[in-house]
Amino acid sequence: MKGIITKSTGSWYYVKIDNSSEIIPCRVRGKFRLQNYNTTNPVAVGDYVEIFVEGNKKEKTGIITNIYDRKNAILRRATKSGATYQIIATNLDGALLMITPHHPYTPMGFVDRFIVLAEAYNVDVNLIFHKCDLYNENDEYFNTLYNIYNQIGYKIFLTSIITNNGIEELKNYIKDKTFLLAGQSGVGKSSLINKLDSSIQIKTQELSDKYKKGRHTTTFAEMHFLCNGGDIIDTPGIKEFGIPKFEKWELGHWFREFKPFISKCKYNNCTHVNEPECAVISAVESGAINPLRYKNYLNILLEDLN
Ligand SMILES: Nc1nc2c(ncn2[C@@H]2O[C@H](COP(=O)(O)OP(=O)(O)OP(=O)(O)O)[C@@H](O)[C@H]2O)c(=O)[nH]1
Ligand SMILES: [Mg+2]
Ligand SMILES: [Zn+2]
Repeated sequence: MKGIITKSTGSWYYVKIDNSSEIIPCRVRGKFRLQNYNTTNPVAVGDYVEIFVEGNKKEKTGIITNIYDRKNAILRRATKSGATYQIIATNLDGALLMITPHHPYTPMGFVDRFIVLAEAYNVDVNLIFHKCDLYNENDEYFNTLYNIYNQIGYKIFLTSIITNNGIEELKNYIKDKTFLLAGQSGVGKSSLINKLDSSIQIKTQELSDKYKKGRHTTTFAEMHFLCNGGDIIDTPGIKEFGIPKFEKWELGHWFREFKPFISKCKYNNCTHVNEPECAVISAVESGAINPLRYKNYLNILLEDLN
């Protein structure tokens, strides 16, 4: 039987059978673990798999016997400097990164790290400024972030489960596609999914605990099927994304607005730090590239790719 992985807890993979709503907990054969020795998980949410069903009718379980080829996958380093990777999700049409300027504060460094990750794996990334009932255009930090990413050309949604702002627009955007929903703990990922489809009731953080950090209400990534079409993968609030070990010169390519300048740098493998005749540095100096973005570029380069 063929199905899609909707959730994994480490030892069990939950597989939704094609053309059915049945979900069967499955295990993975050892050989897949060996084949993917540098990842902590051999299969992930979004993978299409073939399963062999065991157990009795009441308590069906299965074994994953085959993994179908992936369209794409987003991985992160399991630890900041380690050599092992965790597959976050596969077969995505895009990613939605949820940002709250406040409650909780989302640092711009976090936003840029996730964008790099998605761009590097060729997954289209869109931004959601959520809890927009809590701020307006007079908010300085919101304005700074909004203007930077809007100017670069990222698609931006402004949403709130209190005022319903942006909810219909987002529903239409997700229709018939599969999206990963990412963002820090407490930004409201699970709450938003509950709002997109009232038949879904994911556990969310208690209102009284609203602004406490690091609670991690959602503990495993899980795919949810929306009633009017489209799937969305809820994820636990990841504090830091360990960026995979790319070559240094590659990083600039994941900053979209650097691209027109990169080809004008004197050296092919320019890392845009202190090389002579670097067109990216000139663009930062002339204001064509935002200095905050460039600062985050340098941080990632020095912290993750050294
Ligand atoms: N004011 C306001 N609060 C919201 C909104 N959306 C969610 N919240 C609140 O934000 C808190 C956190 O929501 P969750 O949905 O649990 O956050 P999460 O991103 O899933 O968190 P983790 O599962 O820990 O990663 C809850 O108290 C929600 O009620 C919103 O649009 N406006
Ligand atoms: Mg959650
Ligand atoms: Zn350069």
